[in-house]
Amino acid sequence: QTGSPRNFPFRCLQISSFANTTWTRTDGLAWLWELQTHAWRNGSDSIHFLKPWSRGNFSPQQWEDLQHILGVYRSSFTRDIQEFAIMLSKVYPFELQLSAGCEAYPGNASESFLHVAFQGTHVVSFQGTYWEPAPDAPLWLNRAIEELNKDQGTREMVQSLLSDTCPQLASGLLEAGKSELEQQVKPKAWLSQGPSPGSDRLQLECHVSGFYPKPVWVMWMRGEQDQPETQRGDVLPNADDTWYLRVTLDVAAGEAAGLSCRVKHSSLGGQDIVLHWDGSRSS
Ligand code: EMG
Repeated sequence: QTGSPRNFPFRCLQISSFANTTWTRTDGLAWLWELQTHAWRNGSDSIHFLKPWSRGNFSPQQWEDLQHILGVYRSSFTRDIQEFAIMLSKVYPFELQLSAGCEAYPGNASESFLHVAFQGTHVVSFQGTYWEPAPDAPLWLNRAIEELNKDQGTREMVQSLLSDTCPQLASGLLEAGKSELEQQVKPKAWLSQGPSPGSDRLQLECHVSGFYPKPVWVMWMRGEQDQPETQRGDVLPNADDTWYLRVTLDVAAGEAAGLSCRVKHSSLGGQDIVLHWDGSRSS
């Protein structure tokens, strides 16, 4: 798993809800790879640090400056969108989502992005020095984009945030948070019986929790044989930056004995966890 250099994208997300002409809220959050590093709540003047290393290598003054830029931006953004909504006859309620960030590559290279979604669909991106419509964006957006591109001051600020500020912040965070990002946390696993799927049938559940990073392999087995009817749930977040997964198998009551759940995870170093179904528990 070690060897080739890893890239960890840094992503800032903004969620803006416009309920009607007067009620709006905007929340922001930032992630380095799988770990949330910052929160920027509606109505709060400051960016909250969620990790001891969330400051990265920025000075207090650099954080002050960034907070000020974001504070001005949030109120300008809200006002702009309300004006666009009138100009373009958009119906409330609607939702805007922004995703902006960067990823550093070996040798000082980095790539940045800024995408905007309206009602969950990608509509606008910032490319180089201009706002551009997404490939299948609706035509009404062109008027908004034309307006946005008239503001050279904002275009220059966005460009400098994406090409300078973001990679600097991301590399400082990566350096400060590296050991936490690259840590390995072993899963715990346990078995239980789920709700009966039918008469004379059992649902066997295998729970795997507390692991980091996210990739994991879990299968119901009979001896060395994978059970292809194994059903895998979604990998869900625990509150402590670890993950949880439930994997189930529906079987005839008489066939549960001899089944086991096998877990492979990078933290286990090849020592898979194997739990055997105890035939005496089910009936
Ligand atoms: O304020 C590190 C941890 C952070 C955690 C929190 C994460 C937060 C996530 C944030 C992600 C988004 C980042 C985007 C940053 C953009 C910064 C832009 C800063 C510039 C700015 N401009 C406004 C004020 O502009 C005036 O003042 C500045 C100086 O302050 C200049 O002098 C400028 O020339 C002058 O005009 C502008 O008002 C600007 O327009 C604000 C909004 C910009 C914007 O985001 N536009 C994209 C909107 C997309 C529109 C979609 C179209 C649409 C869809 C649906 C309905 C209607 C419209």
